[in-house]
Amino acid sequence: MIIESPTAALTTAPRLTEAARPSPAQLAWQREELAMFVHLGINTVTDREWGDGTEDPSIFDPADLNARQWARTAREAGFGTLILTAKHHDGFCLWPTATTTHSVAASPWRGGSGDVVREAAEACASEGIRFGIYCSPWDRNAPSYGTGREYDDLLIAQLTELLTDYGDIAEVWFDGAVGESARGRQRYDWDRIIGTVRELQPGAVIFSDAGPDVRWVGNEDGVAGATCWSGIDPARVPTPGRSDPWTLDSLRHGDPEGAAWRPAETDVSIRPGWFWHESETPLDGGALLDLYLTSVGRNSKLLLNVPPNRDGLLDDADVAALHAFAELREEVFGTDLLAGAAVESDGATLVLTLPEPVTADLVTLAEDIEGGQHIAAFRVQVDDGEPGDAPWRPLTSGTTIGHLRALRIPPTRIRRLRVSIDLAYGPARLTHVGLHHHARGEHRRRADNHD
Ligand code: FUL
Repeated sequence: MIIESPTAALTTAPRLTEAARPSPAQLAWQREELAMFVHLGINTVTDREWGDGTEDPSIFDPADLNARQWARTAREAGFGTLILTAKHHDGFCLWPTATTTHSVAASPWRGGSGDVVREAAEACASEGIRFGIYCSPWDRNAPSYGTGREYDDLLIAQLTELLTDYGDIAEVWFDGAVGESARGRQRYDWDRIIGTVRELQPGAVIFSDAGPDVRWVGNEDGVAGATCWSGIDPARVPTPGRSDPWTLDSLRHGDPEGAAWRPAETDVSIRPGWFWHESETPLDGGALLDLYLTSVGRNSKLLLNVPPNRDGLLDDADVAALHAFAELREEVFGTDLLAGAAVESDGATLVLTLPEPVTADLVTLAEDIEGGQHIAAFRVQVDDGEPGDAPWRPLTSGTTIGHLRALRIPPTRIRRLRVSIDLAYGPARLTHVGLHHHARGEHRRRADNHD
């Protein structure tokens, strides 16, 4: 249920530092909850995950490519943004760039006059979803990779094309993978690269391990930390591509006193690989719901990759899984069993009383994050309404809440629910408490509180 008057100041611990808080773009990004990743490129043809840059562009010919099908499927399944791999590590550009001949312009696709980026951007606009681009900093084809400034110039020229010629870009995705080249490892001028994006697309959010707007969650399994702060200490994740143990830990959990608001994005593929491989099959709707619970349900955003096949189309099995995922979300979250409960707050706890007992197996909580994320520990207790029992029993508990916290519980009869905030770094404002029926036992693969 939506709590009309948020429970202001359930606890009062003052912050010593000014709380990090989201920009309007970061807030809109998080509230969208779901974005679709589309990995398509030369690897789709070669059946590889990482090309080495020596591939011949003449092998690229996804004759039936239909970006409208990708965008329509995304919209129908509730995804708000589609992010396309305009360039992966192999350096093959899906748009006819002036910066290299290693692009669709040298392929037989659409007679050499095709532009996948344009088709995808237009399809998203037609379907009413937002469009983002992935442009791999690591480029195994560019001879200048590893030179520093010369390669930065190339990358910036490519970004300039992508950020100028294709309308509004919602998100720019900088992958953290880096490799050696004959010239060694590229030292990027990130200030210049990020400055270019800011200048050309001021409304875009920029993803990389190190932000600056949204951060990687630290793994590709679809699982955010059970403790997941949107704040982070920028000194712990100074540049993309750092994988020290403490970096990964910071990415996964964030930091309650982190000076930068940099919410976690959980990128994971519907199939084992990022690119389409004939031998692989997609996860089903129930497994996708699991991913939703361990990403969006842990204060992160889910960026789910759905790779087109060699014809340039999403396979029927993937489309069916996405529709099943949307139906399951509607089934689970479309009904809030707490709707109609009476709410009482004594300033430290919230008690919700239902007219009749219900049986639920999923609890959802949300915090008002416009002013920052503050809740650090909460407890939920239950009264089943049966006479004679001790009234309150522990039901579930956790640390962070943020945009959404979803917790599975064993099926439980509930007449009253008591939510207590035990620790907060600022005024705790719960904006939602929900009870749901998640039902299908076969979807309970993941333990809820594993880290
Ligand atoms: C990784 C890349 O190396 C993968 O190929 C994929 O693009 C994934 C989203 O990011 O770092």
